[in-house]
Amino acid sequence: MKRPLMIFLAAAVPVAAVILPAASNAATSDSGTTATACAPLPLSAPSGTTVVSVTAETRAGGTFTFPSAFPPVAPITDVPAWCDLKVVVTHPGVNDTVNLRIALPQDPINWNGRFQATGGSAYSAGDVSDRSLPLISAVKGGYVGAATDAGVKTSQDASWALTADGEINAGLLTNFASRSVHDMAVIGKDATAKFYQRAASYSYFTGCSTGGRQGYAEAQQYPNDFQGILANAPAIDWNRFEIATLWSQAVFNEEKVAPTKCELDAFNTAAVAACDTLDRVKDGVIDNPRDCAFDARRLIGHKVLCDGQELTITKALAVAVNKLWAGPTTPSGKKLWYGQNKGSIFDYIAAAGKPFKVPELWAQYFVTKNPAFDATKLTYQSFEQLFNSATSQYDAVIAHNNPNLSKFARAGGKLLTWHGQSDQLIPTQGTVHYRKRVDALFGGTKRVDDFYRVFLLPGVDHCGTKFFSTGPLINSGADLNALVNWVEKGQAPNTLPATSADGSATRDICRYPMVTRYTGHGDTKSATNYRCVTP
Ligand SMILES: [Ca+2]
Repeated sequence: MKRPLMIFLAAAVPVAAVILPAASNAATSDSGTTATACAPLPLSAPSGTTVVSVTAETRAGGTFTFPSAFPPVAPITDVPAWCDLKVVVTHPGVNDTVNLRIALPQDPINWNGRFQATGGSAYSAGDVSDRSLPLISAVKGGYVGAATDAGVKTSQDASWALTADGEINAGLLTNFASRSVHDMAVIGKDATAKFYQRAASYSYFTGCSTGGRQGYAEAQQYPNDFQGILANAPAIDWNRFEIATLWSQAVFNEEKVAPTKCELDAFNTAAVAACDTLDRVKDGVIDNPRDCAFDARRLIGHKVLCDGQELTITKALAVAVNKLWAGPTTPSGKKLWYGQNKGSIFDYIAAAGKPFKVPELWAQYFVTKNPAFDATKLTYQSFEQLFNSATSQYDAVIAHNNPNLSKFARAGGKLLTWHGQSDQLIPTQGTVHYRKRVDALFGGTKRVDDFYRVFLLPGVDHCGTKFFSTGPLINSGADLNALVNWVEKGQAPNTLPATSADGSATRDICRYPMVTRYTGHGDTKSATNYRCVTP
């Protein structure tokens, strides 16, 4: 069954806050005699941002369910009461209305002394709804939580991009790209300090996908906003990977194929069968997909049973699949960006005649400014034009690929990222590419490891859901926990603990550029039988 589009775009990260224990420096209640009133606070905003209104309402704690969440989310219980600040800001000249929400544990005894800003997904900058999972998770974890909508619409609507006369709304684009998170950091920290009469001891940002991109934007552009940034499956190099996810449409047109999902699945099944044991463990996961040299042409002539019909894999389809794995190129063969790794599903970004919605909207509303632009008609030549047009118009505002993190590093900031090797929407190699550029700028991985660590998760899908991940997922909250220990105790994480979706296998995932390798002895499902090695 086709899953709703939203699945991959829902950030799984904020739930992480749930299991984090209260900090030792937690604020203490003074027998309730100094209980802070939940009332509108006069808040300071950055230059160029005007606070329009602040309203405050006490929200009762208790148990919260998220019936519309996909992937499904377990109820969050024992959430303490919080003060719900709704803040509206605008940017003079932009004529925008930006909604922020700041959730402050009402009783200071339930506050861990930390501030956590949260990110968004696809075209959403964050969840400011009444039942915001990131905010409720943050409060449950003892944090002050914050979210912003950047003044733009929902995650699958980019119509805000164009003004009435068809021009790009540069102000809203700047909001979505970076300004809204900086506003949230400044306003959220100010609200925290005024509410508790004490500044937050530490400030964090958490997000995945678009949220991951927002985290990198902060590290690059506002290096003093957060001490810790958890930015997973980051949508950096936005122009490149977004347009790259339309590559399939050009390939299918030019190679004259229209494969079904069933046929495409056959290629991944074959690749996994061929490369599974390169990592010494037969578990249905290619730990290091770049090691897998499987050629799609090996399936030419094979029969595949799809909906009761026997189909024969053609040479044209095999050539097309190799091109999907290799990633987009110019007509003359120059590499433009990365493809998805072998073993990651082709659903969504390689559906014949059905472009993935997020890049389709980017091409329509931003790159071509033509909402009727039809990505299904792309050719190799027009693909290159679209790619170049996207980068030349928008890299400066939304690529967030500047490797110079020196200000962030000097400020003592820590940037932690994990990215699934089976990410079907954002090629994992894009994150590796960025990390290598940072390494080159700083003169080696060791220096960068002081402030920026990347973990590549074998067999894990976009933002780590149970639905398409075949490898172990980071234990709930372990990533944020690791970041907090790094920031506050100087304990830099070498591994992140992970567990398979069915709970049967554990693995401590080693940090890039090391890989997690089976020792060759003992239970392959036990983390104790793996070591970090340099490949
Ligand atoms: Ca394996």
